[in-house]
Amino acid sequence: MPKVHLLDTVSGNIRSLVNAIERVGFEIEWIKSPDDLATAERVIFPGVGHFGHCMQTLSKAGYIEPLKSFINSGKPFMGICVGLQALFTASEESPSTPGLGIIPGTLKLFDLTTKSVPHIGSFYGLRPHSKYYYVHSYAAPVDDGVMADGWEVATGVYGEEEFVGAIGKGNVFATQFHPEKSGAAGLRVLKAFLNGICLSPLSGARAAEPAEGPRLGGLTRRIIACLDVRTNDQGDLVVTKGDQYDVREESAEGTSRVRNLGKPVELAKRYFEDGADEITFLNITSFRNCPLADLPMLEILRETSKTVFVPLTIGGGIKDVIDPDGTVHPALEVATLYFKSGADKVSIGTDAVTAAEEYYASGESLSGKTAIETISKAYGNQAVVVSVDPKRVYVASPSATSHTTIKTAYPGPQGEGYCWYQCTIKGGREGRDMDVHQLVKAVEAMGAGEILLNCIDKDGSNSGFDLELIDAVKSAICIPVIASSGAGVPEHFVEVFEKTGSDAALGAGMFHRREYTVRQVKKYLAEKELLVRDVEE
Ligand code: 1PR
Repeated sequence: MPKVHLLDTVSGNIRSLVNAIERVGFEIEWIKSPDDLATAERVIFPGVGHFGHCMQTLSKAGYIEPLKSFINSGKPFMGICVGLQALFTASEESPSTPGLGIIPGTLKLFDLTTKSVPHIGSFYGLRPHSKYYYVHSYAAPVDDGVMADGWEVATGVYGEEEFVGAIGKGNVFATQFHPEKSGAAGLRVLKAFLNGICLSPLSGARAAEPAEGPRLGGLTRRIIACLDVRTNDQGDLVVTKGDQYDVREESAEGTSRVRNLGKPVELAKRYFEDGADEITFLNITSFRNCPLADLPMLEILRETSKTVFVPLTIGGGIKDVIDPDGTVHPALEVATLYFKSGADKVSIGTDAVTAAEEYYASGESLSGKTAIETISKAYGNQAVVVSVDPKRVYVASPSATSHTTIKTAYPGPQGEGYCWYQCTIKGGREGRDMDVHQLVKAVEAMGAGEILLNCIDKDGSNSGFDLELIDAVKSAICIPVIASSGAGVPEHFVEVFEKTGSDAALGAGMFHRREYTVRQVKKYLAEKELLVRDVEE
């Protein structure tokens, strides 16, 4: 097998890239010291996180000059994400730290007043119809200096801003997007680079637009498949699905058993092949204590990341863990284990509610010690999702509660015209004196990058998303919101995108029960002229 050297100094989930490289037929050699660059034939430099941190890490380890020499030697070099950014002269993110200076220009922060960052989306890129997965707050503007220097550029568009999505000249090629998370389109880019057949693949991709049709620019609507995972009564890990979070059903013998809808790794693969933009695993019995090394989802992630090349989120049990021998593992260590096993994001439920309670108890001051804060600081805000499990509490009037209420078009059992959304912990088992507005505002302040907005009343109902809830949460915060709970037919996805500002929508039961496929949902969205990432083979 041909080889590629991988320089991994500052990346989060490297496993997916390794799997993607192997998938396209190359063997990895790790660069362990700057000297290894002298013998490498081709190099990939991936990176996530902070530009300054990345450059300083490279500098401290003595990589700057050897890297420049490698690039100047004419051998194939590919940078990914911060690996692209490092090639530039500088970044506003860390003005005092120079980049490698291979490409002229300074990276700039996206305009925060018009959009939430980090942005997570897929944009037109190298091929007119393909879309790629981006996670970044800083971007290289497309300016004449870069072009004049002979660089070819494929642009990405986020809102009204155009930025360098990919760039190439001679032996150097770099992508701001993550090819290992961009499905078949991303694997094609990696393969082309590694085979040296596409080192200048960008011609014709500037201002890359679809050849026809009205669906230009804008945010791609993400469809997420969610797998609730737990051990069944026989001790096997299965995908299950509840009705209002109750995952037990009656067996033929009249006893209660955990509903078994399939095997996690197999189902995730099916949804990826079907065009899901992301896969979320939730370990729904995480409140039971488990030694760190035995976390059941680690192996599931390792296996899934071999066949699934879109972002993977893992939720359940992201908190400080205490082993039976008393060893304490901080939440950051738990998350790190998941990232190393193939996760791109972690999702925090119970621990986020506890942290929000402490935040308000301390007069809205940040401790810097919560799971949300420590993980987002280390891996970026985009790596931290907060999963919210709210439940409606009906009241006759807003004055009946101190919580933020909404006027609802669906009155309560006694005809109550208002409700507030109570936050719960431990998978809905325990209600807290906190409303969803308080929770999402607190976790946004702590650095959460995204909200996974479930709704216990709607879960498993097939009756559509709770649009009132989604609207209320969207208007309270700036970070992206994933609508969840209640999807039953493709029309529900169109409805949630058209009637609320939700950034992504999640389905579970309807996919597990094979009532509809992800592909059918995306086809339907496209027919309604909503922008989606096409399913590529
Ligand atoms: O509290 O950080 O350990 O995380 C536990 C996680 O497990 C939370 O994200 C919580 O939402 C989840 N969870 C716990 N118990 C259950 C349960 O169902 N008994 N599942 C549960 C939550 C809800 C959605 C579901 C949608 C869509 N599942 O993720 O997939 O409602 O379903 P639908 O499309 O079929 O309606 P922690």
